[in-house]
Amino acid sequence: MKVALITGVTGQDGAYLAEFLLKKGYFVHGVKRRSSLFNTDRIDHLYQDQHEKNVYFKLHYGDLTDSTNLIRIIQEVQPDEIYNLAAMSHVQVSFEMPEYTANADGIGTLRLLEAVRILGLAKKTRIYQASTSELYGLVQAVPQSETTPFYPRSPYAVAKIYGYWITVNYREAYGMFACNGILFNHESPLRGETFVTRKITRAACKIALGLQNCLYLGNLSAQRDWGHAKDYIEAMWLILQQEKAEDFVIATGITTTVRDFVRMSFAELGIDVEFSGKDENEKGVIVGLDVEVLSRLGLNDDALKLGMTVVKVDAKYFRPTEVDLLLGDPTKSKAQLGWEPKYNLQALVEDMMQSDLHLMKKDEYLKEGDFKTLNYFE
Ligand code: NDP
Ligand code: GDR
Repeated sequence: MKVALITGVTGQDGAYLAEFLLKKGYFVHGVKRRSSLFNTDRIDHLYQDQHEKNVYFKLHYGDLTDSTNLIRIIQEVQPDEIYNLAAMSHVQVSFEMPEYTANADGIGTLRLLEAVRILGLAKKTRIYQASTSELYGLVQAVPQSETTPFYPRSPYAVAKIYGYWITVNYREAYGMFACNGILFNHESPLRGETFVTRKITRAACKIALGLQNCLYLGNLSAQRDWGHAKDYIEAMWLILQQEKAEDFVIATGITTTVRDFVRMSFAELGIDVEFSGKDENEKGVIVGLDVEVLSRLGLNDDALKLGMTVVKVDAKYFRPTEVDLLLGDPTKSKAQLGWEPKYNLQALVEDMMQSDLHLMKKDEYLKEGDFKTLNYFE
């Protein structure tokens, strides 16, 4: 039985990857951080009572900023494969927490590689490093491939560039099977709520249900190459199954603006949104309502009116330095890994909208029942 260790197992990708590896017959160990509230929502369905026989999923407390903890876990687990997914992964937040981001995302990768080396596992353990299209940053060329130069534009991307190169260095210096997956944006119903796609799908559902009036966003013209996380975690696994350790770009090869992602999300509910105005004065207004779609989804269109402004720009969401355009070239991964995404953008939006509509209807139900949360400070 192969043994895998996933850092960042409580995150979007960690949850999908853990499930995928368990289905493949792996023993999966995950590193989770201690927090004052439960932080395992995304993986609770995988939980196995540790007192039972045949347990194949185990969680360990740990942190990428703690070397001795990583050494102890890796020594105990003796993994065949490590997937280093743990990171402070929010680009905008990294401008507010640059030092912590460097420590966790940059030096954290070094700690992991060094732990494997110190423990004499350099020839046994294969390592996947979660590198990112943010490395390309300021556009040098498109589409972006494994040979396109990097120009990072945030403390997050600068930290990740250290992670990228230290992975390459350990591969070359010590012959370790250590690889970078340069993954472009990938989303899902499990996406963190403050990333733009999930923020949009949640808000569109809430607005349609009369639970929110307006969605405030930053740069609507940013272009991203969006795929589905379920497809991308499969690529991570394929990268570690190759004969030779190499780095791969994982992307769809199609780019879309934030503005169009908004349109597509509202369209799923039968709501047509049109944009007008420029920069900070741009807004999105309802120009069409498809009553048939709304009623099929069980939506009461009382909350919606033609001409209603549902999207406004708030400058606080602009970044000090932005990445304007990401468009990946997946030629190498398609040819060498045989990787092919199953979801296109339309299918991704549908999946996210269906899931969020279901979730937001629960909120509506609670509101209708005049449910009030307990206020411990009253
Ligand atoms: P998430 O933000 O959903 O998950 C990040 C995970 O890392 C969480 O489990 C989080 O724990 C954990 N974590 C954060 N800081 C630490 C730390 N100091 N020590 C240990 N664990 C920590 O990210 P995704 O799942 O979306 O992404 C996975 C990885 O891939 C990240 O490294 C990200 O930077 C990278 N990436 C993501 C892309 C994307 O589009 N999703 C694209 C390219 C790269 P907790 O749950 O407690 O917060
Ligand atoms: P990104 O994802 O920065 O590409 O990093 P995010 O969804 O945060 O932003 C995408 C683009 O949308 C613009 N934008 C907004 N973004 C957020 N979060 N909130 C807003 O209100 C908003 N309005 C416009 C942003 O400016 C940006 O251009 C993600 C993360 O998962 C990283 O960890 C990963 O490495 C990269 O994708 C690839």
